[in-house]
Amino acid sequence: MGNSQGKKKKSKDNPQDDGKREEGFVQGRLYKVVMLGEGGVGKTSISIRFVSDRFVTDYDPTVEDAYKKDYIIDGKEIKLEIMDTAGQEEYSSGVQDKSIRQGEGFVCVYSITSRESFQKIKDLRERVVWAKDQDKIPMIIVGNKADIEKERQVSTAEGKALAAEFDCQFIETSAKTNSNIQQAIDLVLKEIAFT
Ligand SMILES: Nc1nc2c(ncn2[C@@H]2O[C@H](COP(=O)(O)OP(=O)(O)O)[C@@H](O)[C@H]2O)c(=O)[nH]1
Ligand SMILES: [Mg+2]
Repeated sequence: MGNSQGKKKKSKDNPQDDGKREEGFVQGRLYKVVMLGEGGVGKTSISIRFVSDRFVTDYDPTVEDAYKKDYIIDGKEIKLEIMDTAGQEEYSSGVQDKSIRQGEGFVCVYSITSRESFQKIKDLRERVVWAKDQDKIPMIIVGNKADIEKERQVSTAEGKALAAEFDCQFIETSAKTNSNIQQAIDLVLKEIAFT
C-alpha cells in the first residue's frame, strides 16, 4: 500500500496498520481493548457493566467474547471493542495471544480478594510485552471487587506500587456496585490515544 515518505495516514478501522499514532481521540476510529486476568477476577463483569450497565452473575466462565459500544470521549464519538478473554490459566492456548496481538490497550485485572490473582499480573504483563513489539504499551492495572472490603487480601498501596513499577495507571473498581468502571475504561482509552 502507499507508504511514501513514511507519511502514510493510518486507516480508521485499522489502527495497527501503522506505527504512527495520533495524539488524542479520532472521530469514528475503532479502539480495541483487551481484558486480561486470572479466571474469576471479574473481566466479564466489568465488560458487561461497561457496555450495558448491568451486573450479571450467571454466565459461562469459559465464554470468550467481544463487546462493542459506540462511546463519546473527549467530545469524539469512537467505537470501542472490548475483547474479553477466558481461560487465562491455559498459557499454551493461542487464543489469548491472538487477542494480545490484535489489542491496542490492555486492562490487567486482579481481584483485591485474591493475592494469587494479583501475583499473576506480572506474568500477564510479561506476555503482553513479549507479544507486542512496542516501546510503551498502553496498559492499566485494575483491582476489582473493591466492594468486598472485608475479604481484601491486596492493599491499595500494593496495587499502586505494582503499577508504579510498570509505569502504568492503577484503579480499584467494583463491577457489582459500578464503582470506577467507566473511569477504568477511560484510563485505558486515554493510554491508547496518548501513547
Ligand atoms: N462482589 C463482587 N463480585 C464480582 C465483581 N466482579 C465480578 N464478581 C463476581 O465474581 C465472579 C467472577 O466474575 P467474572 O466476571 O465471571 O470473572 P472473569 O472470569 O474474570 O470473567 C462472578 O460470580 C461475578 O459475579 C465485583 O466487582 N464485586
Ligand atoms: Mg469471564
